[in-house]
Amino acid sequence: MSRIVTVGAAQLGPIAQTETRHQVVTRLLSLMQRAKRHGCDLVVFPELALTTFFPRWYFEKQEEIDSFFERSMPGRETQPLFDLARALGMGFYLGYAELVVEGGRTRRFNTSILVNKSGEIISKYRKIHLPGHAEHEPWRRFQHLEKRYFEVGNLSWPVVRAPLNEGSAGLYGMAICNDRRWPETYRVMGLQGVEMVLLGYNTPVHNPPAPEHDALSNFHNELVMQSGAYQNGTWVVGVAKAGCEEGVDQIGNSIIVAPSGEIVAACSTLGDEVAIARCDLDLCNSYKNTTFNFARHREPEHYRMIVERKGAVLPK
Ligand code: ING
Repeated sequence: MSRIVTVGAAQLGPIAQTETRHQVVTRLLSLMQRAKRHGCDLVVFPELALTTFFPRWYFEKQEEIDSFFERSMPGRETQPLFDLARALGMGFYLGYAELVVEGGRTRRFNTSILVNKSGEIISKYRKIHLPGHAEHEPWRRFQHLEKRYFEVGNLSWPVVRAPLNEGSAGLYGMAICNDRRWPETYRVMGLQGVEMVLLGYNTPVHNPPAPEHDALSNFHNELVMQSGAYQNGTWVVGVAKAGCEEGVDQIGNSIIVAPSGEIVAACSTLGDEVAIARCDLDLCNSYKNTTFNFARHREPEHYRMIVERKGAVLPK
């Protein structure tokens, strides 16, 4: 029996700063219902899907910053997502700002979770590649203060075996936004045999340090996910928070990419929309067992020698 998972890329349009968690969760529930009507097993929401993309602003007061974070997941306002997942028999990926006390201190992460068809959290990931800057930079049209508001993730990129698809379970991994631009993200999961990478993003069209890239925003978005998918023989699902959010234009371009690197589904608006694809996880093997058979063709010792000779810093 083929292992098919029907996936809904549940793109969100802008979330205003004034929107309450209840209003946003209502939008998410509606997208889940729409996805279920099209037979989805799994829905993928964007990064920081419960609030506006607040790292665009410089806040002095910690209590203002913390208003964008979740202290528990599920919490009172997000519990309906878990209840609906269970009622519909449909899993979901959700990005959110996580505030947690660990090791006796308060920690803040840009986090995603994977929830199964029974409404249970089966995996958690904390964003490792935090773009932007840590101090207020008034020269920018808008800020990108993820380095100020979040710690670097401490969970690596876990890959879990989950029964989200038909047939025997598949191998699912997660990433968040800027992670998708770095080949290591996909390779760390590729070395674990990942068959589907789920990720959400908030990507402004304008990148203040490199405005000459602005016109290529969608091209780069597709390029990195298509190459990550092909070079690791995995499906990749990338989902945007799109549109003009608090005066900042963010790309849409949510896509579902096959292990071949082909885009098989895409959103075409900048609003709340679900793009759907039936993804055959066994298609991964057509690449993992041939062109990207790591055991037969990859030479990590060779890479290590070259990298060390040039004095590059090796990942720990
Ligand atoms: N956003 C952007 C992203 O990586 C960015 C930051 C935009 C980096 C444009 C480079 C170019 O898609 C987040 N949230 O990481």
